[in-house]
Amino acid sequence: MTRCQLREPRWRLAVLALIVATAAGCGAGDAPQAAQAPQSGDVTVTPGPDGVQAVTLVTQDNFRYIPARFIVTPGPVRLTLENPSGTVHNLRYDEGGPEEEIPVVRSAESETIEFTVSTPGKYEFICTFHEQFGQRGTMVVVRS
Ligand SMILES: [Cu+2]
Repeated sequence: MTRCQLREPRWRLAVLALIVATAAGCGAGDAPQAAQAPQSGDVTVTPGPDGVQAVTLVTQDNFRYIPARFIVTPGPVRLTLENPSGTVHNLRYDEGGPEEEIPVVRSAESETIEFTVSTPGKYEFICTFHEQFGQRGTMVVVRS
């Protein structure tokens, strides 16, 4: 019976080690994912040869715009929304932002709008289909 009593702790130790290893693996998997979705990764948009500031936002299946934040200066902006995800998305500015909007971008398609910005400030936009999942972004207009 003494033998049996000695074995039990070893068995428990093995299970404990397994749990710890699983938890560590899980943690390691989470870290890159969190780093991959920076809502604050600012992208500064520079004018192309045509003088238009062209920016492309990509929507994946995680209900985020990549980039979720971009910076422009007063002048014309060409915004393209690319949708490689498996669902529809769109883009509409909040009150006070540009009136142009992208009503819908189907899966594997892209849509482009052009507008001119003048007043420095922060202009938020949302995907009206997925606002409840936090799909929103910000255009920052800074003085040139
Ligand atoms: Cu969406």
